[in-house]
Amino acid sequence: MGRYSDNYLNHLLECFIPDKTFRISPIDIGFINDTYLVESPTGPEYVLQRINPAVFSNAEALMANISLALQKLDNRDYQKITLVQSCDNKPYFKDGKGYWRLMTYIPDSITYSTTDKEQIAFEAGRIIGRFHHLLANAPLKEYVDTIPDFHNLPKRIHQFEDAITTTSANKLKSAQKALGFIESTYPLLEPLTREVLPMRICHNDTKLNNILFSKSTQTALCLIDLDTIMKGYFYYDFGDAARTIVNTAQEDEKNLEKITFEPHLFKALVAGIATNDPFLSQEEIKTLPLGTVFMPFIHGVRALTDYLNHNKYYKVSYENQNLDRCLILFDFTEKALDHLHFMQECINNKLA
Ligand code: GN1
Ligand code: MG
Repeated sequence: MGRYSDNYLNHLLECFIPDKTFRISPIDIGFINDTYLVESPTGPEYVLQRINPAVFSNAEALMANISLALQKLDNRDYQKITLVQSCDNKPYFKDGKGYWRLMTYIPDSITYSTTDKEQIAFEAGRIIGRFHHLLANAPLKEYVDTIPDFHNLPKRIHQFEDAITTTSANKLKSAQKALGFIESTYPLLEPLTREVLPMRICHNDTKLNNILFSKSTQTALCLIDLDTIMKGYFYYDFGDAARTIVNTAQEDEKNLEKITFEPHLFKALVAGIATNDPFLSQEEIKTLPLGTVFMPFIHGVRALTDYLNHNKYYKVSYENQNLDRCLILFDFTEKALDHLHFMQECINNKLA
């Protein structure tokens, strides 16, 4: 049953949906929150989540961001997600264990952690573009930075440098290869962080398995896992999608030979974005190839920092998992770097 008993969770659900009993089972994906599928005898109905307080110290602002965005994320070709109001008349319930929220389950839906199909890559691009299109005029000032500097690379490098000075000699030794990669790659990416670009409301975690697809038609329905909805740059969302779509291996694939950069999937992703009415500036479009290098890199830096800090941030299932994740992410970073020219051409053809 995961970390909470069946009884506990059913009691909690009473506050959202009184007088009904559900079957509740943990969904073990994600590195941050605790997530449960809530089923009635007729099938899945809701997704219940406990927001991780160590990562999100301001759960109320986080929920306010999500509620604001959901008002706009409702369209003919964008599936609406609804937050169930609690007995406190809020889109969440707070108890001694933290903040809980309940969302409607979208029937006939499925997620993919990886794909080799162009149609899935295309659909992912289409729905990410749709998300941005729908939020293009969002009132930026009303959104709170719930994790300040989430994708601020210079700050992440500082945190990494701090971790180096406090970690153990053993950890430092085992991370030598990754350390060298950061040293040689950061200078290539640092200029991107100084570009002047329009700020947008971003999803900030657009990996493929945060996109819901229709099981029967394979069209993309909407983005899920909305915790990191905050201000940001479009290349964050583009790069994060690319790192999980263009590579056909699983996010935790340790055989680096299986990590790929598939040009045809990249093309399909870009073509999907291009089906939306133009919403990107020329400056933003130019950042997308390097953005595809940037996102796996910053995730690798974060994973390595957490490894050096003794796994305080991400949930891990074994001691070296963060180091392994870092090496996997850096391997894709390198492969993306080798495809910079290809990406530029493709983006010029399809988006510019
Ligand atoms: C974390 O828990 P999950 O998978 O939604 C992380 C993302 C990373 C992701 C790595 C708030 O998200 O930034 O991309 O792990 N979220 C947070 O797969 O740190
Ligand atoms: Mg997430």
